[in-house]
Amino acid sequence: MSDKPRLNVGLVGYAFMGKAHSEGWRTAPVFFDLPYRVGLTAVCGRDGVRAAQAASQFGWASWETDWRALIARDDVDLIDICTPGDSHAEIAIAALAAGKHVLCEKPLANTVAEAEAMAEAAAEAAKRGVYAMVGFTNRRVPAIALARRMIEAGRLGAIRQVRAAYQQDWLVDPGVPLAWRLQKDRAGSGALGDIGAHIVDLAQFLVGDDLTAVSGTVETFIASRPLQAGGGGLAGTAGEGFGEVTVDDAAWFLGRFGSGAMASFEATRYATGRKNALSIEVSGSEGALIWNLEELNVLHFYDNRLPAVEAGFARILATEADTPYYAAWWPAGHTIGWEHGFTHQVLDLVTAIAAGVQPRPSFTDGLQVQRVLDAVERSSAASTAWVQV
Ligand code: SOE
Repeated sequence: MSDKPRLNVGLVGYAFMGKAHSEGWRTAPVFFDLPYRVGLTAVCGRDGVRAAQAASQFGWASWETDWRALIARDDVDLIDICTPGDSHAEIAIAALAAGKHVLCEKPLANTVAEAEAMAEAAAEAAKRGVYAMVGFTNRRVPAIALARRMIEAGRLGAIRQVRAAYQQDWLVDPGVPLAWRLQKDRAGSGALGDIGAHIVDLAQFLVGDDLTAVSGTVETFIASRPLQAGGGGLAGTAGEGFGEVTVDDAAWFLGRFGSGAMASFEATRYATGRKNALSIEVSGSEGALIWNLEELNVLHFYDNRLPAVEAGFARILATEADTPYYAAWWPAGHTIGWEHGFTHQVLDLVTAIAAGVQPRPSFTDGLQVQRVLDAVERSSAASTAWVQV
């Protein structure tokens, strides 16, 4: 029998992210030697029938219909928040106050004020050995972790530019119903926070520097949509009547890092034909890196130190034994998937908790992203954003 201490988890939310996080909690103990025996104690959702079904399907030992009851359980040590952004602050702050570690999906919150309160609560809790992390899982793709290691080792030299785009097309059809991601009171913003948050965090993580200024614009292409019948994922089924879209459909913005490096960002749900195309390119004085989530095992590297006649973007298959995270999976070339980032997220979170160190990205990292998103919205609202030709 293992002499490892237990770490019992309570999951709030069982839709797309609840399903992905459940996979992470189930597989991390199988593929990594965790410092805890992880227990999938309970999944929580307002609909008891669906919560019971999620418990059975995703492997949770019990279920709750009130997150307050979940937090009150003494057989739960960590609360994993996979709900829409309008409940992140309330649940996370209550869980931390109750001495529970917290993993919270991105973006951290719907407003800077909420994110500040969460970061403050997390800083206080950390003094008590209770830790919080925000779920930017793209940091934990082996190719991205390798890219970060290469940049830290100076392989790109001085970073000058970052180009990042997160392009999806699930809203091109005006018949797609008004899901919670399209309502400001639920989601805080649209493409800007939902997928723009990913590229802001990834750019800052890879460069190792914070954005200090932005200039941008947001746009809503379809102002009203059919109301959604029932619950369910990204695009549900249309119900009766129409409702107003109260968030952005797309966001474009420029950014400047503290180091002076420049960046361009595009987050859109109207890039027809693009399904989940997060692409990022980092350009430095000595080289460049390109990565795309739709080919997530591959990293393209240009070594500017080579003679020009020999130089070109090398296609690195990030599946070697000493590629971050990869040794736990398969021999070189067998590749892994998008869901493995959630397994690596569990590994890094529980490893940090056991070591008594702050997991990254922290709520303070999440607050920085929230400040960038807010600055983009303020820039877009300013009348000087566009100059007539
Ligand atoms: C929808 O745009 C979505 O599910 C995001 O909410 C996730 O964060 C992203 O990983 C995939 O796309």
